[in-house]
Amino acid sequence: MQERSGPIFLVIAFGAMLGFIAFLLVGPRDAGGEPLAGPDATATTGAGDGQGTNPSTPGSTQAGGNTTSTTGPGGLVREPNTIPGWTVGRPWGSTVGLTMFRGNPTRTYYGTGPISDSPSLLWTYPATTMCSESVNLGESAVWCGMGWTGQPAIWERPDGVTEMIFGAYDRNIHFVDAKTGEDLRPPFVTGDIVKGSVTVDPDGFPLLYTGSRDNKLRIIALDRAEPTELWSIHAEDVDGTWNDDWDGNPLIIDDIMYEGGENGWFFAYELNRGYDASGIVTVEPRRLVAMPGYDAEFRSRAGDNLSIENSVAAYDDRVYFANSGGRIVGLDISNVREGEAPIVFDYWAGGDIDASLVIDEEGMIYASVNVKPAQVSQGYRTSENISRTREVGQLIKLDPYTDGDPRLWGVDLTSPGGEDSGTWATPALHQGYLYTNTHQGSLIVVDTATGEIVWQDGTVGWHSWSSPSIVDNTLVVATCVGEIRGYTLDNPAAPQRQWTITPGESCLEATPAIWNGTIYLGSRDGYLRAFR
Ligand SMILES: [Ca+2]
Ligand SMILES: [Ca+2]
Ligand SMILES: [Ca+2]
Repeated sequence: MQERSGPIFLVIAFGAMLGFIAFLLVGPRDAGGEPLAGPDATATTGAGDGQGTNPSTPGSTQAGGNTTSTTGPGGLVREPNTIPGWTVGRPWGSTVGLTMFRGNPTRTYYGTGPISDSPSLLWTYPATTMCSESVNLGESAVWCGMGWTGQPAIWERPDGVTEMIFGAYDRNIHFVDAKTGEDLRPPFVTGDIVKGSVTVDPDGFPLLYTGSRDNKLRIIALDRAEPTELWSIHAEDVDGTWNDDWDGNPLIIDDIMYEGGENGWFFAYELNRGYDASGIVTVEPRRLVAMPGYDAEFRSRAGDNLSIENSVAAYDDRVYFANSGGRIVGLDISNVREGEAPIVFDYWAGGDIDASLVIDEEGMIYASVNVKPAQVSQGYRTSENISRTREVGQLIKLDPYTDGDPRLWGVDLTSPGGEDSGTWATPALHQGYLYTNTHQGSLIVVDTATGEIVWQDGTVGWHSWSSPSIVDNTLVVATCVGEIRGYTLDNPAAPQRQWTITPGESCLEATPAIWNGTIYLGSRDGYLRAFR
């Protein structure tokens, strides 16, 4: 694989900066709806701190949710609006649980054990398959169960119940007792299938954040008789492009929600979470940032599909997103409450980035890229885009702080022919190694220092899109040959398979949640199952 050249990057970065300056001058386009926050908007303090949630919580907020530092495990301190390196691999916030896709802002936390040496089926949910019809870009299909990304969220409620929450292809958000598989609340019905992963408020507020293919991103209250929508944004509230779903998992940092849409836009909202006089939870979202993740120049270079389908990641004082044109953008959030989020990192990887970016303790970024060469002849992907991803690789390590070429290494995951390749899975990070599934059907282990594939197993099946998880010393991998596999990582560079579960014949495309040693995994056969 050739190294990318410096001058090309400078041209790219300069072009992007011009686009951003233009954006600052004209302001974000807004096709109606709420006003945009101007520079005169005053910063407000957090409305609550969630201290009542669980006194044993590691990492409790000391005072108002966004104005003072937070103390983590071992006395580690986190300043507001920052995501220090010590948060890598740890749960986020004061809510005890796996509250979002991959557990934290660096997308590197997978849950808690201990995992059994030989897990078996605990329960299956629900009694009949979760299916519905969905129309996307003019084509109708029946979808069942759960697929990419589809990781359930789990939280320990103040009343002692462990609740699992997930959206499914029956269009519903389900609320299930993690121990028994029984419904805890009536489902929240959306207007289309839910493909992404939901977020439980990490700061103890009884709030849920979720997108749907019905074009809405919602905030849902969990302290009413039934789950109740408090707020939503519609994908067409801005003049976006390509599509209108919300697959990305909302990220909540110090009362601010970060999210990208399939309309190609990135958003930041100050939530203003609180409680009313009767004690029920409230939000009063205020838009801080709304910006397209593309401009005309980038569209001409990358093609028309510029949706953001991955989940925003964050490190230090930056948030990062990537889009379906292969652009990776870092924004400085130091002054985001003033509506400022300047681009401080901009890299073009080519291909399509649907997996979430993963960030390590040093702030280095791991980007997973997929390649669909047939999209060139379908007219919405440029051959330049495909050439670019073939040049830089489909699993890439980037240094977002260097003045030189950010690319430290890239792994070639393409296949010789013109078929789809690369990866849709988000890698697990563990002891200096990345563990991921490739579309072509390999589970690979990559040394983060060198980019070398140190181990691989080519039997996980074509179209393996599930993201591996690591809890305790066990690597849990859902495959596209209908198996869930457990590998011990006594040697992290050489996983040893310990057990295999075969829940059905279906390709397992969703990502599991692991909590208190139970593995929860949805399947496209229509069900979600628990194993322990
Ligand atoms: Ca839609
Ligand atoms: Ca999508
Ligand atoms: Ca995509």
